[in-house]
Amino acid sequence: MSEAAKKPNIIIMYADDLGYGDLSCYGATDIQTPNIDRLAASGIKFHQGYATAATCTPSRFSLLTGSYPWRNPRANILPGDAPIIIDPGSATFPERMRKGGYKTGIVGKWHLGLGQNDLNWNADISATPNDVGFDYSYIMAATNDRVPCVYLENRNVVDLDPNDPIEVTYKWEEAYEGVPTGRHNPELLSMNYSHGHDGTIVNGVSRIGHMRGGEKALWTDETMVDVFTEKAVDFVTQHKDEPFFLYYAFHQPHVPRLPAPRFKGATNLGPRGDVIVEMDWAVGELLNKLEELGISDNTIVIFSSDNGPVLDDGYEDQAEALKGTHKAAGPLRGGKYSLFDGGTRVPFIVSWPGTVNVGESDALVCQHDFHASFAAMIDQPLEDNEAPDSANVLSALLDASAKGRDELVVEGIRAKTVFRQGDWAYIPPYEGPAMNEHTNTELGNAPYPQLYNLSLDIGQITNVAEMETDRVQEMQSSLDAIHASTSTR
Ligand code: NG6
Ligand code: CA
Repeated sequence: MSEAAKKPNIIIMYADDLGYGDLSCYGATDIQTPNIDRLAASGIKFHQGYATAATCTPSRFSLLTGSYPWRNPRANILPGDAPIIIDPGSATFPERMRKGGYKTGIVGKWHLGLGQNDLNWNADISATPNDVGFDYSYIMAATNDRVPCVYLENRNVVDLDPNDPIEVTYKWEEAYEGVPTGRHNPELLSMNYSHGHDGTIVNGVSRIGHMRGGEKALWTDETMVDVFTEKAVDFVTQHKDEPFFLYYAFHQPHVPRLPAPRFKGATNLGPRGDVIVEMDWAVGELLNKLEELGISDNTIVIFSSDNGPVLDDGYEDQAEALKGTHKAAGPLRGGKYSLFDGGTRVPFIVSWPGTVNVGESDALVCQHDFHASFAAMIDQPLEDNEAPDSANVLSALLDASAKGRDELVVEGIRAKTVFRQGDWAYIPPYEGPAMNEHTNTELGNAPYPQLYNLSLDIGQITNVAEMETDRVQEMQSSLDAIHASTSTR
């Protein structure tokens, strides 16, 4: 193999809350995603591709560390001012690629914390993506519904006026006097919240948390797609002549859903559908750029999502009212936050034109496997404590007929885990409500064990735990053993 063939560029495009049924190449008919479909047509479309968790922070932690999220008790949905949860200098996936000679960059959503309990938005930030393996970063700190609503480039807030410093708090008792909030000034809102999201109003939308200052640095949600796409395109253009790894983390279709005006009405599903079309446009821009630069055949492009779908995640944007017959999770049960497959089984596409054996794959693969798989591809041996749960599934990522994992652990919320073995999905008994009342999604908690055969029952309708008591017991012991281990690699 030539050097270039051994070290293809890698781009991971990562949607936020996109479901298994949300793309036209995965069966959606009310949303057309021609660019992602084009990617699928030049690669492998996985039917059993997973995120490690049904929420964002833990899935992203796994993607970047090759570790199951429950090994890190801080890997839960973070506020926007949380300290970083990946140790600076540790052996992350981007760091591994960097050691292998890649230029590494992240554009988009971060949500893994910043600083080390010393966060000052108005100075150089001490711990950022740049300290855990990225040469370049252009990010939002957390989510588009959390303060601070500003972009950060490397260690600094973009366009910050030193005379208008930024303050951030997530405590209502510390909320800033005179700063309008959704709770107290609903008349100022351009979109109402349905639950949570009653803090500081930025761009007519109240967010989670409170911020003051940084007026010039505030983002406009409607131009976010253009800002991030431009940065992603710039990164690949700049590094077209050397191996690069780009992690392009979209903010769509996470709430608040505010598409650029040109995508308004792109679907009949309201803003949730429209921002998916908007994201598809961004995918197309990057794919076109790769073609224009003549590097398509030397670039692996992966598209996936951090967790399953949710319709009402806290704003009145009519996602539920306008859903019609669209099934965001496709045939799967549950969605974001859920122990059922809708929480973690997501669109998962790997393209490398001319090299991958194109097709559809039933191989079981997970996003935290990229670390060991691509380390193997570039002949970078892993250190002992590196990527403790990442499996080398490179053959499955490049060949639609190859086999993937035998076993996988995924989680719902807060380290409640599900064990996947062959076709079986085992959900231990868990305390907690069966439904998330706010989002109207099934969480999957039940006081009894649940066992589903996914090859016969993809919708997890028939719990066969009582008929398969031995299997339940064996799977519980295997899961316990995995939890007791320090590595599954
Ligand atoms: C929840 C938010 C939800 C979303 C989620 C994180 C409320 C009521 N709900 O706490 O809107 O922001 O956190 O989503 O505040 S994630 O995709 O980043 O995990
Ligand atoms: Ca998410």
